[in-house]
Amino acid sequence: MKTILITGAAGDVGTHLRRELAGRYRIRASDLRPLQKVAQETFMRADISRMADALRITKGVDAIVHLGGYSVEGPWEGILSANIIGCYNVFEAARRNGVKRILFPTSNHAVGFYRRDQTIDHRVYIKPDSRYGVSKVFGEALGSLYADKYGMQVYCMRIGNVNPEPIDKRRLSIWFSPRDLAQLVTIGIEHPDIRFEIVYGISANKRAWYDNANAYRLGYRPQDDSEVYAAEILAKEKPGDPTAEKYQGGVFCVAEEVPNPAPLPKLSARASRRKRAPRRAARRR
Ligand code: 15L
Repeated sequence: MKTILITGAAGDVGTHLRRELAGRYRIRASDLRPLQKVAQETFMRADISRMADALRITKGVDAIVHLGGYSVEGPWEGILSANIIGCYNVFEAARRNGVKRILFPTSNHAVGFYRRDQTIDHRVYIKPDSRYGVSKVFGEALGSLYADKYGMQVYCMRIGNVNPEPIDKRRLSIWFSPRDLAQLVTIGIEHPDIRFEIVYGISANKRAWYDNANAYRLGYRPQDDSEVYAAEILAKEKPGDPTAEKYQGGVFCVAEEVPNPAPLPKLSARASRRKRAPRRAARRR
């Protein structure tokens, strides 16, 4: 059985994925946050913005699903540390530890400034809609470098919105059900001919903005379609900002911050004191 490292395992996507993959792989779950374990998995707490942590968690695994990072638009410092430095550390640590295969969940926000009346495939030039989107483009570029220069096998999934059900009109086009997520990830782990690939992480949505031919070529056969929820969702939808409505990235195209759907849990008073003054706290211990 293959050992798979999932970074950012405590987040929404990580939680769905671990539940779906339980029993199929030996899962090593990693996160900065504490985590509720699923079945037999092991947990390694790590801060991927530190190379030593990245080296520790990537040792001895067959593949990495690198979900860890800042998952929405927000302050540059957070994105820089988690999605630029952290992403670099995971790729570089994988290379040093001889791990060949990395699945990188990039985002629809790498191409969010395409209009909603356009259909795009995996070959379009990038059009990020946010600092967050730019950080995902960085990860795709880093993946391309590590594939070409170091022979790594990199599978980039431009993920829409993973949820048991679509939550609004925009998400009807980019909805990604947990079981379709598991199928696309399994292809990324198992397919024998991955060098560098970009696929879209969405279900078989009738309203999709993507031509997902590359995923289909690799064997993806999604089972869900958001259309069954469409009437109910459209009846509740209120008109939004006209720019957000025009582009695929929605509110990411206009907002400086987007609420995090899976925020970090509040630190206890003691832990946050330790976070503010790590050296002094360390001496005291
Ligand atoms: C993303 O890339 C985010 O990680 C996720 O939290 C959602 O906001 C999603 O995009 C979306 O576009 O709905």
